[in-house]
Amino acid sequence: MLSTDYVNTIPPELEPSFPGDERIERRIRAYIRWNAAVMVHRAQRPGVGVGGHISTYASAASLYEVGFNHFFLGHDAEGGGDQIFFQGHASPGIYARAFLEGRLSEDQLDGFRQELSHRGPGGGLPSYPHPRLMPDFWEFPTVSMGLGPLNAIYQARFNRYLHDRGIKDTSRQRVWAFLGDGEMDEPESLGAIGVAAREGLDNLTFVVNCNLQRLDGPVRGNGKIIQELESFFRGAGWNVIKVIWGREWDPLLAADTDGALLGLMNAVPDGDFQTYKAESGSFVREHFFGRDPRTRKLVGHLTDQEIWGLKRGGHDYRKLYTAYKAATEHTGAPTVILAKTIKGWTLGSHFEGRNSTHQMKKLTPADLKGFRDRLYLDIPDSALDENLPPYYWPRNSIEKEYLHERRRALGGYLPARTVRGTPLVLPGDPAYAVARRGSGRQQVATTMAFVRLLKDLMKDQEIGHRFVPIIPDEARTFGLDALFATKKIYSPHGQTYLSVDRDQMLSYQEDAAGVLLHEGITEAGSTASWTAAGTSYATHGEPMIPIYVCYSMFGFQRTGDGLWAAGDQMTRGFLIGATAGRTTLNGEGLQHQDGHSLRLASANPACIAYDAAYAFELGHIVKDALRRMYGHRRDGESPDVFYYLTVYNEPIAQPPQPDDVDVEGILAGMHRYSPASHGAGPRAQILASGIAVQWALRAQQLLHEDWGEPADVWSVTSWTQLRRDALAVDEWNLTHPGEPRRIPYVTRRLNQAPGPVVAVSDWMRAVPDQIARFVPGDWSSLGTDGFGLSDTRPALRRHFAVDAQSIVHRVLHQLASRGEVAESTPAKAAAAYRLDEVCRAQ
Ligand SMILES: Cc1ncc(C[n+]2csc(CCOP(=O)(O)OP(=O)(O)O)c2C)c(N)n1
Ligand SMILES: [Mg+2]
Repeated sequence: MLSTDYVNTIPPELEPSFPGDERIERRIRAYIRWNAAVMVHRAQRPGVGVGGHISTYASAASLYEVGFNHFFLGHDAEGGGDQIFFQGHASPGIYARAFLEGRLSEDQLDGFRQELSHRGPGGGLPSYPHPRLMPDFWEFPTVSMGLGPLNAIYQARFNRYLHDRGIKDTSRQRVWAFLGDGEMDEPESLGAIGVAAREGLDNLTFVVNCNLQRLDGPVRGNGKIIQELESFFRGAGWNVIKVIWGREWDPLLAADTDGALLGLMNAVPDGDFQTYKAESGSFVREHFFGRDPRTRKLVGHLTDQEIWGLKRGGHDYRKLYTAYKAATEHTGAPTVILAKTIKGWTLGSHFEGRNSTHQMKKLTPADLKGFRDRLYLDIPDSALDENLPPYYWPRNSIEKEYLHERRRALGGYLPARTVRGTPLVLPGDPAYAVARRGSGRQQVATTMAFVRLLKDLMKDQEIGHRFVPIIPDEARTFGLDALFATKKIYSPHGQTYLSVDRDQMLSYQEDAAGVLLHEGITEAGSTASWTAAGTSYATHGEPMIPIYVCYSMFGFQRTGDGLWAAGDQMTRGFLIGATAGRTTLNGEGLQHQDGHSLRLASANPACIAYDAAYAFELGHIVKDALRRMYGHRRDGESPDVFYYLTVYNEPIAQPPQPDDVDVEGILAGMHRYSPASHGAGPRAQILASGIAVQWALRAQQLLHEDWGEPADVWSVTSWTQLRRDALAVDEWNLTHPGEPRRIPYVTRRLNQAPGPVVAVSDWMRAVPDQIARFVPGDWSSLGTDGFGLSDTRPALRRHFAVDAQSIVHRVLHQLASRGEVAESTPAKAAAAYRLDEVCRAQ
């Protein structure tokens, strides 16, 4: 593997002079270190005991402080300021700094991890960076390891995109990501570093806190994580800066003329380096320098104490300043700073370098005293209460003034999240004409219907330029290739080659100001891109409307955690689950046929999912979604949602919008699309969604023609929204005794509808079953539970018993059990339709 010697990348002679006051900044660090640890410690007080992390921030304090005092640009800085991904469980240090800045009170610190019970909801502080829970503070959720590095790369890339499209000048904005060395084992952490290099993202800096430990023990006991990471990043084309040794080592390395010390540094594995720092100076003399007589001699003039005082680079403020400065000045490639630190540093021998340090949340009275002395804080012994040691906040000190002055000079306090901007002027009805008018004799799948609508919306004078289609390959599958030539694919390099299909209408065109984000085959990257674009309303004050079109099977299932974080970050936009359904994507089989993404989507509280059957439904849904997320929202509505729309690839005749279209029903989750039109009124209700509405309509016809049983057919546009409404009503009724009871929407709609209810969809039964208990009368559902298989649509539908004949069978069965048809009728139907013969399915 490609790595350089185990020493600092920037030699001492190239270090710039340090512009700050090192003594004052050391004092500031001491206060923050103390308060961070005390905050977590106090959160373990009797009756609370809510956990937290002390050792991570203790290892990273200098990494952050050099940034806060000299580099991180606040939102008021000219050019818009920096965007910082803080390591999730280093949050105590970030809160402790905000406390010193006067942005958080002592009482708020005492509410750490008690978001409900400390002074009521909102009175406490969330455990980790969660924008949704602390929306004016945290900008980026990071605590799911691996998502921070991935999202940071795509954030930096999106910043470039905004710039290159002329939407916002982001040339002076930098993205910083603070990461753990253990975290780098996540595939997402390293999986996109090639993207950052390829796109030349010199607006991006990774700082990896290499404390050599993760939660359980060493990251690479037998190896060297810094060297390993150097190889990966260097190989990918990054600028790598290692900050391994503190300044105390400089004279030793200068005196190491025969390279013996260097050889030792290169050879010793991380496990040993960790152990040294959990031991003592004499141990280091013996077990490190003592390995070679030449190095033993090299430190012969140093006392054990002086050997103990040879620091790691990540705790040397000047070495870090040097690295950060070089990173911000480097052009053409992103930079990673690999800083070697000690986990639990300054917390004393029970914490430093111990394998258990990650989980330790309390200091013993002796630890507290030692820690105080180490930081030179004038807190009397008598104040060091076992449960509630005091916070330290010197009022009107020069340190405090210095700290404020630095943040003023750098453009304001961080982290901070701001949402500016006014509602967008949204397109009116004419923009949706294509969805309303149907497809005439042409057969059009809902995927194509959506793309047609999108094309029209992208022409809108006001907001057309705000749409950001995102695709992980497969554009041709979804019909999005129609946008290649007109909107072009974003590439910072433009198109430097002669395109093979340049003469064709739908040629593949790359452009430096392209609109489409064609990510290549990375759903994880696409999700990250979508998150960056969908939070632009906050991070840049420029609302963008991302439309990420994925294979529905590779959305929630593949990148569910990214979508969870997107919900936390309050991403607004559209996720389009194309090729939806377990039987509609015929032929593809077990891996591709999606019969459960709607189930997964229902678990994400930020996600509003619709399973439309027709283009006109999609039109109303999209229009309302744009209104809610980007326009004028109604009372009680949160705009901080995203829409998951499942669309199918089966061409059908799109009907024109009915004259008496029930828009309220479409948006609420169900409308009666086809009432029973014959004879004495309906005797059963068929609830269907998406493509299954086609089967339900055919079943309605068969029921009437073959069995004389009229039925209503409903198009259920959102099972999840119906359920959410019902749960909310249920809750309201519980908490408002004595007031007139409210009735859930689904119950209201079906209250007067006679007969049993049979629900059917191309999804597993648990999807429609969400509403079962709110449906009056007999409930039964059909669905595609189980793995998919490769076959034709009819065969698959017969196999899963969701086709029209199977629906008829089920309706008759329900009617028979109510005594409304003869007991033998269902069996007769099964025989007549030869339901057990898959080959006969049409
Ligand atoms: C995806 C995921 N898996 C597991 C965890 C639990 N976890 C929290 S911190 C941690 C160890 C982190 O080690 P490292 O990245 O080296 O950070 P350090 O605390 O050493 O700076 C783990 C496993 C998590 N937060 N996210
Ligand atoms: Mg670590």
